Amino acid sequence: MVYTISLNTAIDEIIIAESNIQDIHNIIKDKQVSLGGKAIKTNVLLSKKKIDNLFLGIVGGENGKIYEEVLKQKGIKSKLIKSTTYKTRKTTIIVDDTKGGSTMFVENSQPISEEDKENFFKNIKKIKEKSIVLIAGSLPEGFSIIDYSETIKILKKKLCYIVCDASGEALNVAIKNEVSFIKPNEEEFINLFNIKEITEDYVHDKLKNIPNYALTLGSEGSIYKYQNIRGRIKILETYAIENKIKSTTGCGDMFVAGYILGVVLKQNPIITGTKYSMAKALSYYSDNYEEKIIKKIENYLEDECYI
Ligand code: TA6
Repeated sequence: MVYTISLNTAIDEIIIAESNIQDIHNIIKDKQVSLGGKAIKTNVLLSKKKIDNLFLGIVGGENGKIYEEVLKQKGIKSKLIKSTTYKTRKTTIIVDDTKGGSTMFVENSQPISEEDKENFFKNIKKIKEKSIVLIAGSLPEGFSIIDYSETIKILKKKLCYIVCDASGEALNVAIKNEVSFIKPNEEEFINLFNIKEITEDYVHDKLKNIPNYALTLGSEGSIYKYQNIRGRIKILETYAIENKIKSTTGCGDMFVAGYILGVVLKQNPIITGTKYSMAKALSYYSDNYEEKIIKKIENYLEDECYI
């Protein structure tokens, strides 16, 4: 069973603007809705692949009701904490259909209550030993970095395979607790270590105590370590030339989903993570991907691995 934990859910509204976004007047070509928050993309992918998974999330307010409804429509198994204080956020993602870029506006969270937190830890303590557990996304008010660290410690005692998609102090806590896999992006890594640029040696040195990691570099691929093999995945420029990049919002989340799928299927998870991240870029949705491209994607990858 794969568990995912989302302490900060969101409904993503994707607005597709017809042409180069202007300052004054733009035409909306289309609008779509996706499940937001970073963790849920793993449940979306694993549910499509008929792999047993459970979404442990906090929802609340009107958007929380919509979230529950969409989970049901997508057939995603969940155990939800229905808060009376926290409210599931609205995220607005504006996609420029000409340039393929996307800009995201995320609402601030509302606090979770002490009761929500007690219910959360009751759920965490029920997680089966040696499970794969993903903790992903920002933390709402009311859930401290100490609570985050406590969650990881409980899962470590259960000998779980812990995957963290985090930023800032939460990313620092995941590194200090030597979780099983982390996936910082370039900005998150640069901000955490307060550096100006990234070198492969620096990344491997700073993350040397983490068993597996991928530092994702957008269209430049990633710097990774998996089972003591270090390397650099590069995405060929022909990918964006031969395929229409629709929106990169959610690509990092889908990398994590593909990584976990790879671990479950005993395939190279760095490659599967990269594949699903790239396929997500061909979809406007933040929680979906273009399935047809998956079998061809390895033609667009170079893997320079070194020990
Ligand atoms: O990375 C994209 C995304 O997960 C969107 O789906 C949107 O919901 C937002 O980021 C949520 O991020 P957060 O870190 O707050 O969970």
